[in-house]
Amino acid sequence: MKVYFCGSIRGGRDDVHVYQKIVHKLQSYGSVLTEHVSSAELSDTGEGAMEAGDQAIHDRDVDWLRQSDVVVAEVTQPSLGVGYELGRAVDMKKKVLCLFRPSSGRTLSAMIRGAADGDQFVVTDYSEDEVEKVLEEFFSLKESRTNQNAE
Ligand code: 6K6
Repeated sequence: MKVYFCGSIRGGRDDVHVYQKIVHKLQSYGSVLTEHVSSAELSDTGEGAMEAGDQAIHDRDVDWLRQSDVVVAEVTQPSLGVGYELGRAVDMKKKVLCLFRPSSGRTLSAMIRGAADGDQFVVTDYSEDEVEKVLEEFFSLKESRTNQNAE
């Protein structure tokens, strides 16, 4: 399974330790195409980023998004790039999980919370210490639905 993980880069890197936990867990389900998003070496200013320009980054990421089987986004730190990726993912009819931490004191965008349909586009509120459990539940449900559809 190919997983596309979305997390804030230029929107701010405050939650990178949470992205690391998520990507580590996601790697037990398949290959994470965007593992670099969780890299502590990658800063919001571009330090540690690939040399390519913005257009090459955009085109490569959209191509990976197209190839992916599932999209997981940490949406607590607002990011234009993550919002864009989610919009494209909906258009591509990808299965999407958005993870939001209410303990941040933020309110999630209505365009993300309001897109939830409990099936293709799932939004889950969670706390950092339960992130593994939340992902386990999502992927076991996803597997059982895939198996049901195959029967
Ligand atoms: C790195 C640091 C500053 O600029 C960069 C550019 N490098 C990127 N490399 C790979 N993916 C990127 C890059 N910039 C944005 N993305 C994609 O958009 C990632 O898949 C993230 O999920 C999302 C982050 O968007 P912003 O708007 O927070 O940067």
